[in-house]
Parts: sequence; structure tokens; C-alpha cells
Amino acid sequence: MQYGYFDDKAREYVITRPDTPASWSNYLGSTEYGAIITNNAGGYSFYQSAAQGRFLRLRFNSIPMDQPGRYIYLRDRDSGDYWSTSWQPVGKPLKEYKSTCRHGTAYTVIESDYAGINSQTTYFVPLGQLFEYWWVRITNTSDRPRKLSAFTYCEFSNNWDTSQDLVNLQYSLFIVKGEMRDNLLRIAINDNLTVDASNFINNDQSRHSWMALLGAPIVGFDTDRTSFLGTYRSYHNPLAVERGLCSNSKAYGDNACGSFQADLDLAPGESRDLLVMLGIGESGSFGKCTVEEFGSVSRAEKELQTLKSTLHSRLESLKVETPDPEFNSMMNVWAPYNSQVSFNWSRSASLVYNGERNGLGFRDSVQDVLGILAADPEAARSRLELMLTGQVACGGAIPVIKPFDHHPGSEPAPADEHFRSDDCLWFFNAIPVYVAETGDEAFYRKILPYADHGEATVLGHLRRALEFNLERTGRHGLPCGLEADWNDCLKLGYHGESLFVAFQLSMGLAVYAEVAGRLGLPAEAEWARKQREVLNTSIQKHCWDGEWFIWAIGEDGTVYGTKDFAEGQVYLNTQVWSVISGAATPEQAEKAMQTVKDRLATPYGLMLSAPPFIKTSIDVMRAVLFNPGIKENAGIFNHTQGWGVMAECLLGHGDRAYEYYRAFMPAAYNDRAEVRQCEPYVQAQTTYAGISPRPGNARTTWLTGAAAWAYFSATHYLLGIRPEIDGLRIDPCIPSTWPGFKVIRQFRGKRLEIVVSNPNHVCRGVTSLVLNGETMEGSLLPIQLLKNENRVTVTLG
Ligand code: IFM
Repeated sequence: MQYGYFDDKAREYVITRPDTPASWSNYLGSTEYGAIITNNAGGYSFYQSAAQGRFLRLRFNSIPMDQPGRYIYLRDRDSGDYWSTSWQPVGKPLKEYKSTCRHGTAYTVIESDYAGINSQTTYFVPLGQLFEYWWVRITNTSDRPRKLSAFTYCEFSNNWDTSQDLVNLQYSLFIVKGEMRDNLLRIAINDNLTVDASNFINNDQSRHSWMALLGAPIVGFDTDRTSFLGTYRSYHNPLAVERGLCSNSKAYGDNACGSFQADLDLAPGESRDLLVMLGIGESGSFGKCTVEEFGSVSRAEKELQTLKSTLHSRLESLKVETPDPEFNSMMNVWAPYNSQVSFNWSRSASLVYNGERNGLGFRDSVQDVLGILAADPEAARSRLELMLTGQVACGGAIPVIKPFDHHPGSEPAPADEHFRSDDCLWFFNAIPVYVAETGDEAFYRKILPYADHGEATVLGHLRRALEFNLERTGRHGLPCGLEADWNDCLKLGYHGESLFVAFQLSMGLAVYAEVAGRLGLPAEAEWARKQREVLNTSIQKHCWDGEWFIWAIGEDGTVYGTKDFAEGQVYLNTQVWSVISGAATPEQAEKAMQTVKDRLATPYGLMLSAPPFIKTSIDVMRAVLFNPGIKENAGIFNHTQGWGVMAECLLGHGDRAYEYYRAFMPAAYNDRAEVRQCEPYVQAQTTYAGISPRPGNARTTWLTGAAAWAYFSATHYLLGIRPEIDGLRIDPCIPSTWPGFKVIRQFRGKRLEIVVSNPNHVCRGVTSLVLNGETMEGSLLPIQLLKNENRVTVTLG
């Protein structure tokens, strides 16, 4: 079943049927003013934090789904019939009501046709602003004059702290006020208090929002939810709309809403633009000034163009043309855009993440950097700096960094038993790639504070990260699992040992040795090499089970993941990371990846482990909490899929790598969207595996490590366009069926047009590399030979 298509030229996904199997959403705004909108205009808005800055309300996990949102109701004043400019919430029969939703890069356009009236509503937050536009153009497509009323609707939170808003009703139901002043709706919470601009997370302060409607005279308004909706009604049949009149209600406690009524008369063929503006701040000052400056259609149009061109320019860092159009749609728009959104909001704001995770999860946010490096290296650098200042002086990390409330040098360090074992090891993935992308080797010398006390160069931070794990090593010479490794469910006991972390550490030591060598610190490099040798010897001694690697050794000596171990016998992460870290022998690498193919590969992706956990103690593996085939319990955990692709590419298995890639590539499901159910343009955290009753269903979209790793593994490994400090490596590993592909890559201010041909239908192996007519040795394009414009031809053979 197909619900839409990719419009690559416009860089949009177009939903042609509004009755999608799940809400298909998009993100508006920035990390200052964020917003989520669905294909039926459901969603919410928040300032800085979805947990503590939530000012527009969405009722999560509710029915009907994704309500309320940003609605515009239209009512025919002659017939009394009414509908909404998005299919929901009124939900007219789809035989009579046509709807198209275009999700673009930080804007969404919803078009409707009903009863001879066309509407086109564009939702966006102008760049750098603290308000949103809903710009609606209403056209009379019938052959008779029409008398219409338009009503806006959104629901304001009673408390910007979303848990207070939804749970602590004995308090939050009594603090909101709404009124109209000077043609602006003024919504105030704790109106007797002042604003505490210096302390965003202080709940005991006043909070303000405002709303304006321009383009037609205002006939009425409502700021009290019950007055607008009526009792025992809902968003699909509001009393004010049915009656055709707002009641000029003023919220005073209970719940506030934002409704304006405007009447418009349209001749046949006539169009009218209405502009809704909604933002935070005092209506009389901030709202008034914003309306004065931005309150015209021409300004909205200009802001939309600026927004589009700014976001589109970020997509220019890499453009691909391969034989697979679905892959192209992902690479040219959705994978980098999805990565950007995940980078922005970590795991804090979506239709599933409802604000209980407030801030940047340490390990996730370091990994997310990989998805935006080429598009926005400056943002990558500042995120890396922020996260480095979230590392404490002993080398571990604070698990969640709150950019709006982070005080390097004086943060309390977590108790030793609460450290995650993997957190700072992710720096060894992200930092070298940042340096390779930008050439900014001086970054390693930059001094940054630790979260709790002291400071060090970035290289010093990296050393502390390694020492942290080396100092916390178990009886078998492997790093301790501590609170958890990448897998939140893994509870080995403080001294239990994690092989995944051992592989990360092995890779970290190799990276450190190389960096130290380049920086002219041979003793440091030697130290890291020696530590690695010792570690790799322990890995070889205790962790190879003949056909695959185990995954852990418990505090009591139990070895998890051997042939004799019934549940979680084969575990994906330790197989793929044995290859990525370079710690497996070539023979082990081939065997381990064959085991992955035989035991974990499914048409929808690679299972995290198999068989599922059912009897395993929750004290060891909390995944036993989940139904088998979901999430960490033998589900297809999409965060890990890119690692599988990278491991296969490192072995030169392009056919298999691509088969794995397509299995979890959202666009590959566009014409069978009922399988995956969620948005075919973005990644999801988990896909149900075959041992579940609904294989292929995917859940928890947008904010997932799958976004960055999917983009990174495709660009750096499948396409093989890999920045190095000395230049750009071209080392594709593609399906043998591809005759070649083209890439346009921006790299350190230079533009490269790369044409790869594959006449002999191999997967990997550059036999000729020509840069601007000059044949290169090997597969590196040296930085000093790059001009502003470059033509590169590559032959595989
Ligand atoms: O690695 C974690 C991540 O930090 C949060 N989501 C689940 C992943 C696997 O447990």
C-alpha cells in the first residue's frame, strides 16, 4: 500500500492519502523554538526543552491519534457545513475530501479540497525566531460566491513543565489566564509572578504566549477551551464552529486555547490569505513587535524562502545519483535531514518521546555528530565541545547533558557505580571524523574543562576516556560493564565484563595511537599500542567461541553468548564490532559475519540477538522485559544496522552490505507502507522481528541513532567517500549489479564531481583514480591537489 511519494526535486515527501497507518510527522523550528507537526496537523511546540518548555499541548498515545494540533476550521455560513483544512480533526469522508501533505525541510504544507473550497496551509518557524506561522490560502474553486468563517485552534499547556501540565492537575488547572488585548490573544501562566530569564528551569515564574490572526477582520475569539469545544464534544465537532460563532471567552484557570474567528466572502476563483502567528513572550511587547515586523504575507513568503534555501544548502554537501532511486531520495534529502533532527533533539521530543528524556543523552548525542559532519561541521564542533565538557575528570561521563542548564567545572560527578562503560568511547568515532572532515587538527590541542573539576586538551580528554575503562577492568582483562554498555539492558554487575566495550576500547586505543603519532607524541602512541596488544590478547583468549564472539562475562564468571547458552546465543554487536575495531583476525571476521547472516539476518534487518530472552534473569539482561522480537529483546534495533553494513563493507562484501542496507532503508518500504507502518522517509528505533506476530512493523521514528549511522555507513562505507586528514579517500563497496554511480561532494570548501564506473561488476577495489586529468596512486585524493572545482573519475575492477 502506498500513501505518498518522494518529490526529490522539491525535496519533499508528499502524502497523498491522509489515513496513514500511523501519524507521519515532521519537525519545524530550531533548538530554541521546536515544533512537531503530523500529516493531519497534530503536534506541539516547545521552547528549548520539550519537557520544561512545552507551551502547546499534545495528548500522547491517545485516541484519536495525534490530537490536538494546529487546526483551522472552515464553515460555510450558508449551509452550516464545516470541515478542517487538514483531514483531521473533522475527518470528512475521503470520497468527498481530498488532502495532500508535503513534508519538507522544517516546513509542512497541507492542502485540502472540499465542497468547492481549496486550502493550502504552510506551517513553519522562521529561521532564528521564537514564533511560528500558519499561513493559509483559501480559494473558492466553485462557480458561486461563498460565505465562509475560519476558526483557528490550538491548545496551550497550563504549565511549561509537561509532567506538571498533564499530571499535577490540582495545581496546573488553576494558573492559566487568556484574553484578547489589542487584537492579540494573550495567554499567561502564573501571571502574578515575573519572568526569571536567568533560570529557564525555574517553574515558579510567569510564562507567556500569544497568537495573532491577520488577513481578515476578527469577528470573535475564544481562549477558554470548554467555551470553544463545548462539553461532551471534541476537536471534530467544536461548539463554536458548529454554531458559527466564538464566544469571546477568557480563560481563567481550567484550560486555555487559541481561537480566532474571521469571516470571509469569496467570489468564484477568488483567494484570500490568512496569517496565523503564534509565539512565546508577552503579547503586548514581544507579540506586538513580532506582528509589526513579520505580520504580512510578503514577509512570510520571504521567511519561507530563506528557511528553505538555508536548509537546502546544508543538503548540498553530498548529492548522489545511483541506480537505486529510493537510495537517492534517502541520501539527497531524508537521511541527512533526519540526522539533523536527531542531532538537534537527541531523544527528547517526538510523538513517542514526550519529554521524560530531557536533554542530550551522552552516548547518543556523541554518535549523532556523525550524521551532520559534512553538512554542518561548526555545529558538530560545538556539540563535541559541549559533550567533552560533560566528561568528568575520572574519564566517565554525565549520562544526560542539558544545554540549557550545564555548568562545566561545577557539575556533580555521577557515583562510580552509575557510570556507563561506553559513553566516552564514542568520542573515538566522532572526533577523528570531525578532524578529517575539516582538517582542524588543532582541535586536539584545545583545552576544555571537565564537567566536575579540572581541564585538559581534547587529546587529554581522550586519554582519560581510555584510562577510565583500563582502570575498570575485570578478571579476564576486559572492561567492566558498569551500569550498562551501549545496550541499556545489559546489567552485568559492576565487575562483569562487556566484550562490546572491549572492542570499542580496542578501536579507541588504535585511534589514539594514530592521533598521538601524528601530533608528534611517539611515547603516547606507543603506550596506546601496548595497551591494545594486551587487551586484544585477552579478547582472543576468552571471547571467541569457534563461529562467533561471546558478548559478556558476568561477575560470577558466567560466559554469555557461547554455543551452550540458550538465550541471546548470538549477539550482533560483538560480531560487527569485532570487524569495525580491527580486533578480529581475518578468519574470525569472516566467520562472525557469516554467523550474523545465518542467525540474525531477516528481510527487515539484523536482529540484535537470537534466540530471544525469556528465562534469562532480569538482573543480567533487562531486555527480558520486552516482548520477544522487539527492541533489545531480539528485535531489529535499527541503531545497529549501519554497523552491520560497515562491517560487511570492511570485508569487501558489497552485495551483502547493500542487501542489509535496503532491509532497513525506510524508502524501500514506500510501496508497502503497511509493513513498516511509520514514515517511509525516516528511520525508526526498532523494527519487530520475525519471531513477533507483526514482523516489519517499525516504531519510534525520527530520533534514533539509526539516523546518523544509516547516513554515515552509506556515505562513508557503501559509497566510500571518506575524508581523511590528508585528503579524500574514495573506496566504494557497492552491489556488483551497479554499473557505477555519481557523487557531488563539498569538501573543505572545494567541490568534487566524482564519477565511479564499475565495468567488471565487482563490489570493491579502485583500479584507477583520476583527478582533474591526473592519475593518482592508490585511492586517496590528496588535499593539496584539490582545486576549487574538481573532476574525479574512478574505475573499480
Ligand atoms: O544505546 C541505547 C541508547 O542510548 C538509548 N536507546 C537504547 C539504546 C540501546 O539500549
